[in-house]
Amino acid sequence: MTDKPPVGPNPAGPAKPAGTSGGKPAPAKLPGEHTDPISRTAGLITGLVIVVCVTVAALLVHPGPMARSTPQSGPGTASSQPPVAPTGQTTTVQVEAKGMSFTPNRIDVPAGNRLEITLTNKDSQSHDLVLASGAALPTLAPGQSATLDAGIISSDVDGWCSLTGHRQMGMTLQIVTEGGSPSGAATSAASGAMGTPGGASGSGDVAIPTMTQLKDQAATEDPYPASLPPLDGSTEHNVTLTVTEHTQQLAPGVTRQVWTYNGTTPGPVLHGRVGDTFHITLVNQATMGHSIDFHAGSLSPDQPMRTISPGQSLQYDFTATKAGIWMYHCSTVPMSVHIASGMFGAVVIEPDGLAPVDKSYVLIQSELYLGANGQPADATKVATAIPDLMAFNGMPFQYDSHPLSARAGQRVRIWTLDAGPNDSWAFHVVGAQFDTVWTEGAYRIRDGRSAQMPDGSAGAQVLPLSAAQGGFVEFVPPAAGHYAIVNHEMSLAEKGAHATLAVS
Ligand SMILES: [Cu+2]
Repeated sequence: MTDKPPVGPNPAGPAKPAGTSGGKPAPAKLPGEHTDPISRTAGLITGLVIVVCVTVAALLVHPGPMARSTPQSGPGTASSQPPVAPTGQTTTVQVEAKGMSFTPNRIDVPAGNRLEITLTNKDSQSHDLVLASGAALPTLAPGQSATLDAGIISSDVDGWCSLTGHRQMGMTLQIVTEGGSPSGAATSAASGAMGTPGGASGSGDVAIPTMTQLKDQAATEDPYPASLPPLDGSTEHNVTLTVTEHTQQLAPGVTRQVWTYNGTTPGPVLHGRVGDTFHITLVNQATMGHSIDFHAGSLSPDQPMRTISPGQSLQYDFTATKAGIWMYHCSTVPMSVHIASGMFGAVVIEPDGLAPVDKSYVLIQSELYLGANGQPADATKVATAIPDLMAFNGMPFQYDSHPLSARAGQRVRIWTLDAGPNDSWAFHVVGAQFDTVWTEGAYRIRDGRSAQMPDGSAGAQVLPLSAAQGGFVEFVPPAAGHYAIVNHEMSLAEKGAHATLAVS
């Protein structure tokens, strides 16, 4: 991973960030924003719709700030469209952004009218508005508003929020002409598929690196540290997690933007015992809203899991009352895209009486859905749950280039977590049989003994994990060799969910 200047989520918008109502983000609003995409229907009900035709002269007294961004060849001048005579009238519309919706999401405009859209962000995270014609508003923080001059409207035009994943979540609107001609280009844009500015999609031609390229790239970098150090005596853990954006090199010429906690994906592994208290300070130094959700604690999510705007921070305290390897992740909508862009990690809470072992590792599986080069995860691909690549601890095949190590006869423990966001993990080690398997609060097998097989003949070949599940296995490699650690859903192993334990 290499540090690069943060890249904004909306490089496509031609508008200058003018016309917003304030220089600083407004405080994040509280509960509920990150929890339920269905809540967007509420936005449809509460939306205020004002469509007024006024004369051009009335513009002189327009109270709102303006983001003048009429494209040079405006929507009325597309070569495939017959010219529409300007009417000299202006249609003004108030639109709200809230709950992953624009309200209204359809704007009817007489052909030949100029259209002005005043967008107010009533949400708890940032949004923007991009039109297929090229006109666009800059990113608006919660509480901000700005007015877009969409130009003379002669044919139908689609619009959407270009922040990653927002269009796919339903943040689209249609400008429909009355007496004009429908626009084929607008129709294709409405599908939300390819060709989206802002990197949310339009990456169907992204080259997927080969296994050799990925291993060669991983060999040039330090791996994410997979070893889990022994616990110290502390029972209070003060941790600051800072959200930043970075560029991860996957292969020559192939990069992705990752959103990270403390600069790495996964974020740091937190480690403690049952009863330990964690005091987390989340700091958002990224360019869009983010949040955090710790499965390791039980609490009301409304305040600590709220989305905070860039520049804000929050406090999140929890006590780990249950053992396990618990996922943490960003819970800002669309959660799938935030996780797929790198925002996850693990909290290991050891069960009482866990014996020391010779080698202890943590492997977290995740999926990569490549957007355009240098961009975050492709939201349309994420929705298919068919990843381009897989990774243990954030980089495909990195532990084939930097193998985990043990000696023959040593006891090896591997903590596992399936961070998803979508797919499962059939955790298997080639050549090994697990004599100890612990997951979701219980030993299935311990030292070769299970409830039904107390004679020591119990063993397991796979620890099955659904998304967000975790556990650990133990085994003793009997002889020197290269033991592959895989997702035995083999197509996923071949995409990068593969590591090597080199036993000497
Ligand atoms: Cu996030």
